[in-house]
Parts: sequence; structure tokens; C-alpha cells
Amino acid sequence: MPDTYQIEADAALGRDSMTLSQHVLQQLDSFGPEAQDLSAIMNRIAFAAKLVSRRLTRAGLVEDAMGFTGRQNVQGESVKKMDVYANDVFITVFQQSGLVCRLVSEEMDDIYHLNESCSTSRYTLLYDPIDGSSNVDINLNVGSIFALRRQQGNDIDQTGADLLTPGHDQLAAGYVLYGPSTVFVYSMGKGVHAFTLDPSLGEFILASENIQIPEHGSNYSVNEGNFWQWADPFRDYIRYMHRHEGYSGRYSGALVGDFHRILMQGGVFLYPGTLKKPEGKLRLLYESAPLAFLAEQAGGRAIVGDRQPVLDVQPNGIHMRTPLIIGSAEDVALVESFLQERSLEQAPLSTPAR
Ligand code: AHM
Ligand code: MG
Repeated sequence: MPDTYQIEADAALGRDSMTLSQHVLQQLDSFGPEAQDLSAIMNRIAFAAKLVSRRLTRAGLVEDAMGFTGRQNVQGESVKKMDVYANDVFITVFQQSGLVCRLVSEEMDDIYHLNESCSTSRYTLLYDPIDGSSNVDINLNVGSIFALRRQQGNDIDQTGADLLTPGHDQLAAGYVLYGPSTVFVYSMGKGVHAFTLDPSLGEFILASENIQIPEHGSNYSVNEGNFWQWADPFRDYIRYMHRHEGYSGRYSGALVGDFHRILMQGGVFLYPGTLKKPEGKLRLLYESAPLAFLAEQAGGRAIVGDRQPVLDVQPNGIHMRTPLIIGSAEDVALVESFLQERSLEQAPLSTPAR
């Protein structure tokens, strides 16, 4: 019978050896061609993340890592040099890979076709290369977000119309958080799993499996500078948070970082529509829908407003924006209760029963 030391040593080695690509194969319970493809795709995304991570850790030292390019993207937002670099990284790692046929990115007006791969691959990768890029110049956390979809039909005219379907059609989704460590979180519809980049190995190693968002958390994460631009129910909700014990305001300016906190500790993230942007700021296909997929897989919720799940929203274009309320089931329900026309006067005087 093996001794305790041996059992513990084997367990530690097993944990240290569970890399991302191996985990994907285990999730799919197959070594077939499709499983190999998905494992390879995830591995390429991870490689892109390592390149981005390497540049971010040296951003203050290398040319062209900080500041703006002077251009605007399709959303009319100023493009940062790191946005361009990270976008190019994702294109480059999938060129000549035979793995992905189409790329959709926040930084590209149109769908990018990797024609050399389209005869062998029917996958589309949708991504935000750098989420929260205003944080780059001040050395705070940023992220990358991605979703993977299987192409429906032939898309002969290359319009990508088949991509305009609700988020339930996502095959996989995830994000990379570039913080004190680089963390890769993904789901293929079988739970949510997190990996930490071990720089000494250059590998993402399994850190947490089957993550569950707590039913309730104290964090609420929202840009309160937009208060003056919100509809009344959101103002009422925030007043309620201010007047009740047990809540902490947390907002980093990077959705990935704020969502990661909520995934691990519970709470809610909100980006409502504003006077200037009634449809909100966040993009459905490569920001809200992938994170909604993860939230639901982890037992949480994501809605665009009163009761409508993010994953049910029918996109009207690849860069469509939606409001987002995402996080612990109870905390999303509390926001929702204000959206259901509950006025401040009617709000409960104490924290609702949990
Ligand atoms: P980006 O991908 O262009 O950086 O925009 C997304 C970001 C989110 O990460 C963050 O939650 C939000 O935009 C911050 O916007 P604001 O400065 O309006 O609060
Ligand atoms: Mg971005």
C-alpha cells in the first residue's frame, strides 16, 4: 500500500501536469479529430495570451506598448498600441494553423477570413484582444475575452450571417486575465475551469476546476460616474446599495478583472445603458455573451435588462452592444427587482432575505 507521502506526491504531480490542452481532451472525453482540433485551438489561444502577457509585463520598457495609435476603431473609440499588437497576435497565431476559418475582433470592422484554413476548419473565433486597455498605461489588470462558434452553412458570400445567433450557440468561451499572474478561464459547456500561467514552465496549469459563483457576494461593480446618465431603476438600485450594510463597491475599469472577482467571490457587475449610449458600452458577441456563458456555467446569471438573459439576445450585427448585468444569482435578482419598476419608496428597508 502506498504511504501518505507517496499519495500526496502523486496528487501534486498530477495537478502540476494538468495543462490546458490536456484538460480540453479530458473534458471532451475523446482523442478524436474534433477533440484534437478544439484542444489545439485552445492551445493557440493560450499561446496568444502568453505573447500578450510577455509584452504587458515589459510594457514600460519596450517601444510601442503604451499610448494611442491616433486611430479610431469601428466603435469610434481611440485605438491603443496594445490593442493593435494583441489583435495582430491573435491573427498571427491562427494563420497557417488550419484550425480557424474566421476571426471577429473588436479591433476589426469586418470579419477576417483565414482562407487557407477554411477548407479544413469550420470554426470562428470571436475576441476582444485587450479588454480594459485604458489600464495598460498605468500597469493595472487587463484581459482578453473569446468565444468559439462552429460555422453553420457555407457562408459563400462571406457575410457571416450565421454568426448572428444567440449566445447559446457558443461552443466554448473564456478569458485571460493579465494580473499579478496570468489566468486563463474557459468553459466548453461542462463547467468553468481556471489555469494559471507558470512562467518557469511556460504552461497554463490547472488551478481551479468546476468553479461555482457564490449565490451572493458583497461586491457591486459599476462605473458610478455614469449615474446622471442612467434610467431611474439603476439610480434607485445604487441608492439602495449606498444605504445598506454589507456591500463593497469595486470597479477596475476592466470587465475581465471585475468579472473574475465576482466569479470567485460573488457579487454583481453592471454596465447599463446611458444617455449617450442607450445600448450600453459592452459588445455582445465578444464581451457580454462569452462572459454570460461562463456565468451560467458557474451557476450565476447574466441579463441585459428585465429578465432577458444575455444568451437569448439575437445579435443584429457583429459589433452590437448590449447592457450587461452579470454575477451571482441573488445579486442579479436584486438589480432585476429594481428594473421591475420597484421605486425607491417601495424598496425593502433591510437587506432582502437570502
Ligand atoms: P474596451 O474593450 O474598449 O477596453 O472596453 C471595455 C471596458 C470594460 O472592460 C470596462 O468595464 C468598461 O469598458 C470601462 O468603461 P468605462 O470607462 O466607461 O467605465
Ligand atoms: Mg478592447
